[in-house]
Amino acid sequence: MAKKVYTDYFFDEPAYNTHDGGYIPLVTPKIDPQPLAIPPLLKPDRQTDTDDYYTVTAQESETQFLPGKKTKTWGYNAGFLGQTIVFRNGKQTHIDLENKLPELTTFHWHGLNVPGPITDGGCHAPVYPGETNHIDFKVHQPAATTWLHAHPCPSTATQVWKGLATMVIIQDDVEDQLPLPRNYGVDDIPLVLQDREFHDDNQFDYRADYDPDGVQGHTALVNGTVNPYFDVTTQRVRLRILDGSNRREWRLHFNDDLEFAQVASDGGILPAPVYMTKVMMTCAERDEIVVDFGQYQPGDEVTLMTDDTPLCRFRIKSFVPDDTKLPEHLVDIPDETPTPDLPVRTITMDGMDDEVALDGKKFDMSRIDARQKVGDVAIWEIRNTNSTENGMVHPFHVHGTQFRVLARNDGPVYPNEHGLKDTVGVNPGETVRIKVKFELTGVYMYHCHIIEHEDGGMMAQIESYDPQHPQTYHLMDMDTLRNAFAKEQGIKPEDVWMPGM
Ligand SMILES: [Cu+2]
Repeated sequence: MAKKVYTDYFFDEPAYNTHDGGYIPLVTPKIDPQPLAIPPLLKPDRQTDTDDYYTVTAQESETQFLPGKKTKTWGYNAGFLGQTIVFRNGKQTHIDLENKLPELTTFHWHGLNVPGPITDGGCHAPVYPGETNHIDFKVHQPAATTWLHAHPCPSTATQVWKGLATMVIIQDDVEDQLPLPRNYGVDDIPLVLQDREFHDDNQFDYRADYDPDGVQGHTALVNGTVNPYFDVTTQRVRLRILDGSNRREWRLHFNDDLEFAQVASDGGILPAPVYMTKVMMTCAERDEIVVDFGQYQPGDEVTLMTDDTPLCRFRIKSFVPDDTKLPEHLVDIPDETPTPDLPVRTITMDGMDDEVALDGKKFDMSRIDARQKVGDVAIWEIRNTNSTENGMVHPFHVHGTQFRVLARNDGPVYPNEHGLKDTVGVNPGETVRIKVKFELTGVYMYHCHIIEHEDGGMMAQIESYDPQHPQTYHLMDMDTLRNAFAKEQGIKPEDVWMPGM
């Protein structure tokens, strides 16, 4: 069978963020190309055959992005972003969450099937300045590229903007056997895509840049590097790409339309490679692609672009020829039958700007909006009620689970949506049907992942419950968080700036 190669971005072109009135175009930086920063792997404090122990520290620092003054930044065990964390399926994992910041934060494991709402690390699990919380969980999901980010509503967007985001790689025995590059930093490369605005003295100023539809900047950062290059020393390179930006969509392609293969989405390896020359990513999505540089000679350069802006230059060095071919089939993905007689859960993502809402309501962290029995396989229909004339793509994310995408407006899903997902971009006027199962009990948030939209209230929460073991949850409330922020900032609670609220 002839190999199909996709050459379009799948999403509805009129809804691209470039059409947004507040769109901030990327500008190609005037500084010389810098070597791409490869975040170091976080060293475990201790490791046995069955257990891993880590300390994740949120800290303040300064980072040299541009010539001149360093930028004040936050990071996880690092100045900006963080060290890459590696988990192994089946292992008991123990983590100290240390907060050395001047304000409260939370540690949200985006894409991990862990108990909510505390281990999951959403708004209910603040770690106060100078304090350390501890979580334990068993990793119970396939190999995937996931991530850790701050999630203290409604300050998620500011904290991620300052740098609180890092990649979390899950490994397992199945992925180990596949012919994929996996030499971290050599041919298995994280690419965290973000954009920032640099103000006087190269500083971030989130408040000055604030836009309720999502904050953007003119400068692209890849792993925190401005204008990066990467030296290619192997024929095949695996890129683990994360859209870690607050609002920006990325429309990725190589300058010469080099073909590549997508082999994984948010929740793990795809059933089969998807060959493409272009791919669009919405906020929080992860795509793993394998790029074969076999057609180039040492000295050549091929550039990963987003629209017309260069993102990362791949400089070809000499490498040993590699004739490894990707198999036509990669992994089997469970496709469970929906639980009989369950009503379809309908969810709407509404509005733009300050008017954003979910099911017509603003988020309330002390309100549980929905319930689903643990283990049930339920159909959810997510509708983006924005106008098809001037609406936005809203990336819909559910905590604590990996779902299957079943249909877009009753039609087929995009070719790269046949794997596990935790975030799916929904076009204006579109209904996306997904199949959701929670394997653990808990309270889990679901929301738009344009971070200013979630902070602004396009968010709700669902309890996954076990009728045999009813639980009550001590949920966080806005006043407690507002009072804590006020105390940390030395101001009155009513003077705390809470964008979007
Ligand atoms: Cu949104």
